[in-house]
Amino acid sequence: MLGLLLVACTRTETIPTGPSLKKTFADDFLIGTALSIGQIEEKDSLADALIREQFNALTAENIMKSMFLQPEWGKFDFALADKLVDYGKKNNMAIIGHTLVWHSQLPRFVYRLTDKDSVSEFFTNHITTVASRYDGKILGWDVVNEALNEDGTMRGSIFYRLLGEDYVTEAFRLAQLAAPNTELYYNDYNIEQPNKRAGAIALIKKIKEAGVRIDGVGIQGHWHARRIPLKDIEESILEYTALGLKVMITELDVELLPRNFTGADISERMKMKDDPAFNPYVAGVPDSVQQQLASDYEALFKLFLKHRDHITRVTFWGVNDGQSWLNGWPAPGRTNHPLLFDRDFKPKPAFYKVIEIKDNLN
Ligand code: 9MR
Repeated sequence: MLGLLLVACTRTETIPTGPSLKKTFADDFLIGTALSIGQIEEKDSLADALIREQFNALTAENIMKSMFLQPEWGKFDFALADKLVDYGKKNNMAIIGHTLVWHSQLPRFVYRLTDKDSVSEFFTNHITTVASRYDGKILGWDVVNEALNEDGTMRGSIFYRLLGEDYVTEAFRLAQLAAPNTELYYNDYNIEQPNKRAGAIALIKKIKEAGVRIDGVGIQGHWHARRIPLKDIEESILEYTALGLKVMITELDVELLPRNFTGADISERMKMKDDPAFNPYVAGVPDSVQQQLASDYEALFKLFLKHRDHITRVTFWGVNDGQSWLNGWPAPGRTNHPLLFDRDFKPKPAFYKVIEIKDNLN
């Protein structure tokens, strides 16, 4: 079906025209992607054309993290974030702020803070300044990112250690005050897994019991081919919905390369091995593996559609395979293929499979 037609774009590039994810799922949920700096600066016309054609929600892959927005104490740099917000406005796309509070990618000066008052000052000032600037201009904020350990206990981040366990509720309270017109989310990986999910539910209940607003939960969705935890994902969608929250899949990718743990904790690494089995798809992905990826994405999107009343957005973590963080993590220098568009921005079999699900329903 749906043959790919290549037509000349007004610029010198060719862009694929044909099925569009955002059009196909327009009645179901937003379809998002994460943009790199170059993409926000519209440096690559091919990427730009694909973004406009396929997506209606944008997350900055990096530039709205605190190390970029506040590189020096009290000095903010909003240039790229403003550009992203303008890009979204120009193209009628929702912008998701990622992220106000995260233990990683902090400004360098924060790692040197050792007393509660200074951390508290940074925490309050950062959330208030950044959230108020974009209130009414963006759809939502990942207010707190990755506050939990795999067993559901609180991660011993600088915020937890110096501000105490209520820091998550406090972050939402500050965000609510600064951004009354912006949705507020808790975002984490593996929170579909039972133990971590229980920790997330306890955290969400605590926020709500304090009378503080939380609108949604982001299940990141860094999953592995052949091992998509569909049952856990479905249970999670239902349990988070039962708390009155919107559910979002916020950083979707399906990894093809071998690794010996799950999740997305960037402090975990794997040693490079001088063994082709460790990096098997440098020259491309065999058809059987493309089909595996397609059937994993098919199962996921069938599940998302089943719960379309509860899921408000599905965001892929990157526009094409070449951009994916999974080329450099958990081991550097590998060639990964986790997304729906290949390194040349061409739709893969998984893309057509996802589109077909809707075609077959209609
Ligand atoms: O994709 C991001 C990559 O470019 C950065 O180097 C990395 C640094 O930690 O962060 C990546 O994005 C992460 C996201 O912000 C939070 N969840 C896990 C993502 C993958 O590490």
